[in-house]
Amino acid sequence: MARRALITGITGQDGSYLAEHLLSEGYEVWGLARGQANPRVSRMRKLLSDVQVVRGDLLDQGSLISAVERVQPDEVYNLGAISFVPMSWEQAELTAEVTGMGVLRMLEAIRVCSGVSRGVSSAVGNIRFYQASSSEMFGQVTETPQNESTGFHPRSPYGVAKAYGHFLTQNYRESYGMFAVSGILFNHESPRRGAEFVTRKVTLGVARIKLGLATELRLGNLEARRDWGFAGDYVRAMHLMLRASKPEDYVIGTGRMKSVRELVQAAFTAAGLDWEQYVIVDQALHRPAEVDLLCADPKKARVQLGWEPTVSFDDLIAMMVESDLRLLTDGGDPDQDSSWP
Ligand code: NAP
Ligand code: G4F
Repeated sequence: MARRALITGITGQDGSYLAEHLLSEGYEVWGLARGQANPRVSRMRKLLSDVQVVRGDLLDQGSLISAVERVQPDEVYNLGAISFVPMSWEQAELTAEVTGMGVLRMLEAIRVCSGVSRGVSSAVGNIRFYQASSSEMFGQVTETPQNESTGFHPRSPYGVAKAYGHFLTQNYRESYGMFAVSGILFNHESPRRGAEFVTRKVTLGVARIKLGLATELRLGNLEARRDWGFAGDYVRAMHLMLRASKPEDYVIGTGRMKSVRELVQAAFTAAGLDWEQYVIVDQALHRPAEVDLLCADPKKARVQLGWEPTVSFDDLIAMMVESDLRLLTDGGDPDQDSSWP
């Protein structure tokens, strides 16, 4: 019988790539979707017609219990979150509820559906759980590159909420013997990345300028450095973690760091443009507390899971610029979630 997976965050970037990957591996895939008329659900359905949808919300414990009871999953991937770091200052409490407490609610749904009493140590059923942890937990880094033992110093309410979910996942593993793991993923991007994140903001900006639809691109801190990889590579790592023989946490990234300035250069160059003529630095886009640099040491994943990234930084940015040029040329509107390549 096919393995069954339940994915929260199915309408997001990673949810779509993970669903595609699991379907190609022969899984029956269910996505948890919230809201009564969520336009992102229809976008997802257009791309992934084989995914079955179950209604639920990370803010609603009962809905998660019902979803687990209905789907009877072998694997649960908790990708749902408020994931845009600046929003976490504007709506810190909501971020704590969705990105942090949502993890508790999902773990509790699995515990309850597996019939294990609260606070009693025993093995929880067979459901394997993946938590989408983040390199934002490292925040103001204590060493470079960062690995599974590097300490956390989160710099945003988002990073703090992710740290809570991360430790809770470890705690349920230790308390209840659950197969519960965290992937500490560094930034990963794609043509399906939300338009608010810097890579996509830049590639959409470049496409608009190239097509004469805009004359400038306003950005914040150009000196921040990140380890950017391709989302399609990173969802394979999530699956490998849940199929491993032992539940362990892994750092996933490329091990290479680039600045936002280098990202901008790469994107404008891919379209044959000179970035210095178009980019304006806007202080209003700087963050209250910045994460200056993030760089992964993915050795454990390479050695134990056999995981390797396949797409280089330059190829990733070129892929995104090309995709946005095509999208805008075809009359697509990324702000309306109208299309997804
Ligand atoms: P994304 O595109 O922003 O997707 C977020 C998903 O969370 C959406 O499907 C959204 O659904 C869902 N969601 C929001 N609030 C919810 C709620 N109350 N209940 C249920 N679902 C809710 O994020 P992503 O880039 O795919 O990232 C996936 C996960 O990995 C996130 O947890 C993110 O924090 C984490 N992560 C991402 C990266 C990265 O670089 N991409 C790196 C490390 C960790 P709606 O459509 O209903 O809004
Ligand atoms: O693309 P970003 O918004 O991603 P950020 O904050 O690194 O977070 C992403 O990666 C995390 C993993 O490390 C995830 F957990 C999280 O969910 C999300 O997917 O910003 C990247 C950098 C920052 O330093 C920011 O200050 O780009 C800088 N930046 C400069 N100008 C900008 C802009 N970021 C955005 N979004 N918009 C700008 O105009």
